[in-house]
Amino acid sequence: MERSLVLVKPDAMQRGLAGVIISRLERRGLKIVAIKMLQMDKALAQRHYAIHQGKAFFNDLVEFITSSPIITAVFEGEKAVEAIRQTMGETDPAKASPGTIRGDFGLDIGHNLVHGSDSTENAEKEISLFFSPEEILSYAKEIDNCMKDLK
Ligand code: IDP
Ligand code: MG
Repeated sequence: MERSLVLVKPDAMQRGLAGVIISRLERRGLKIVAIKMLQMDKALAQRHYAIHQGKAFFNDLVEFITSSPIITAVFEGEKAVEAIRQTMGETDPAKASPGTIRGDFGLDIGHNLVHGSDSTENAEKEISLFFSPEEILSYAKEIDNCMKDLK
């Protein structure tokens, strides 16, 4: 089963959109297997966004993501990475489709509400930055059995 890291970014926390964002991902059929609230420090932000080091927006991104507490969660499900990216919408909210989180609630690329890993490989790396293996829980849901029968 695939896992992905989600961050409810500072703008979403400030705007009271954490519940809506988590709810949309849950309603998609994804299972929360780890969740916590924290404020990222500069070192963690630089590691999480290491791929963007050197880009014009990097310093602003680090400053922004460390500016307020966030919620970080691991979601699990079939094709979780792709499903979350699709539910989030395009990076630039101005280009994101209506019905996506960014398309419905955002306007500005620097404040696009949510992070989701972009590949299974990066998901595993990102998850390990925020969670120890013991913090990621494994549990069954009755619905899992029902859905299995439908395949
Ligand atoms: P993603 O969050 O959709 O995966 P990335 O390209 O990985 O998008 O960029 C990471 C974050 O950096 C974006 O979510 C956005 O907040 C910010 N960002 C990306 N491109 C720009 C830009 O051109 N200007 C300002 N911020 C940007
Ligand atoms: Mg990305």
